[in-house]
Amino acid sequence: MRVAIAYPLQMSATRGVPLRGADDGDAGGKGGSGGKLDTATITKPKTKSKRPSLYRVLLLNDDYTPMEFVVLILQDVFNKTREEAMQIMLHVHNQGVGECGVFPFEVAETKVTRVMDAARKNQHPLQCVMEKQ
Ligand code: TYC
Repeated sequence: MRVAIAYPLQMSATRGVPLRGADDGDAGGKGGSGGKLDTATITKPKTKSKRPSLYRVLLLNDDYTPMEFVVLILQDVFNKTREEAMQIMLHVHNQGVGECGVFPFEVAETKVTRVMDAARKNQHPLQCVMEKQ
């Protein structure tokens, strides 16, 4: 957002240096145009911080991926303790799907890729997906 602020000449933002607009029609004149306001446009650099959208990373159940492999993935990629990893793995095993964590888009994407790469490399059908929260 741009904010335009009009200053009287005496209050110019540049402190005492008369502001000269591009078209103030007073070129060469001796300062001051009889109380006429001079204007300046100040563009305030706005550091508008947007909260990143968050994505849930989910593991899907299948009949073939070994439970131990899923537990190791949860520890390694999602930094879960062995106990947390076991709980999540069993939840996915019993319910069909479970959340591994919630992250900004690029972090979520990287984690999904790490899981899918590890699964492919070990020839397991494990599936990991992300969804906007
Ligand atoms: N259902 C798998 C088995 O019985 C274990 C498993 C758990 C697989 C979680 C995937 O996301 C998964 N070996």
